[in-house]
Amino acid sequence: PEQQYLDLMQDIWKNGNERSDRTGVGTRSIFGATLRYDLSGGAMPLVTTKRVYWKTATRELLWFLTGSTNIRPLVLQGVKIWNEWPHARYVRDTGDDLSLEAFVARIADDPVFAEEWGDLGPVYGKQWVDWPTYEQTGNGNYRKGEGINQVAQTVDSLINNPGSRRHIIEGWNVAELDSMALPPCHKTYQFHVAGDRLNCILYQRSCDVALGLPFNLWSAALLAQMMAQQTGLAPGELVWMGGDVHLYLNHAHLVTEQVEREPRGHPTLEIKRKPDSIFGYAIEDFEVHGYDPHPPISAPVAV
Ligand code: THF
Repeated sequence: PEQQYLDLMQDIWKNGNERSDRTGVGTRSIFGATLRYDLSGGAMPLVTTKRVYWKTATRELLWFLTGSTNIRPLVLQGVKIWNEWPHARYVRDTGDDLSLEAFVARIADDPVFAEEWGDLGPVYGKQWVDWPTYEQTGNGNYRKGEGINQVAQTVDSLINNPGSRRHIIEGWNVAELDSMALPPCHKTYQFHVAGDRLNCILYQRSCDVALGLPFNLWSAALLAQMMAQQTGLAPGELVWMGGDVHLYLNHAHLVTEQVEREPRGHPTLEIKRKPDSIFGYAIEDFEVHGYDPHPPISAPVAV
């Protein structure tokens, strides 16, 4: 199954069209791609041709499920993947050229500073568990209503209305895109019950194949495995669909090295406990078996 990922890399690097992007780094890009993975028996699309820090990706997913949009809880767990964006905003808005390291240390040490500068705006976590609503109060006035917990509703609909074609968790809140540090990339998750199996589609509008995709595949598969456990279904298929699927030009060394490597084995996930709800998981609940990857390949993230 991992060959699909390496073939995608190869295809983009060979046939992608070169375009400048928002970050100024430049990419090679194709439009529209699909990957399919069977998640039966805990099988996971965990990339083996470089080491992927699946615990980091897991902590990020658990952080989404708490509804938090502030990087502080991630920073306190040593997760660095969201640090660049608040740092860039801080430097831009204050003119203070504090280094990334010093900025992150201050986020950890100073909760008041973190409150002001560590927030990413209403990104994934907020939309997933507290999508804002508005109630009409008459005379053309509106008042803030109760937030919608899409994740809880999806668990509920999978159990109580399995045949539904509306098991969707959506991150793309059009009205709030401008207040987000970054509009969602992995924007739509759809679940589907086929007999006793739970399938999942992730649609991603924009994909950094070298750095982001291994994380995004892991997280989508993990969410699907957790949803399957919570709903009493067997894990089925994960279908990943990408819009602008690209490789950054400064990831050339990674691409060249990684496509030469042979995939190694078939990692599986063990969930060691069944929490009372989809919001009850902790990092200790997950163990991966059969993961013996090639060495890491580091590459810079485009901000
Ligand atoms: N922006 C860009 N340009 N690429 C992305 O992958 C990306 N994301 C999130 C939001 N914007 C993005 C952030 N997620 C890494 C991994 C995921 C990220 C950001 C960065 C990263 O640097 N991974 C390294 C190191 C991992 C570590 O230190 O733990 C790696 O080698 O995997 C995709 O959703």
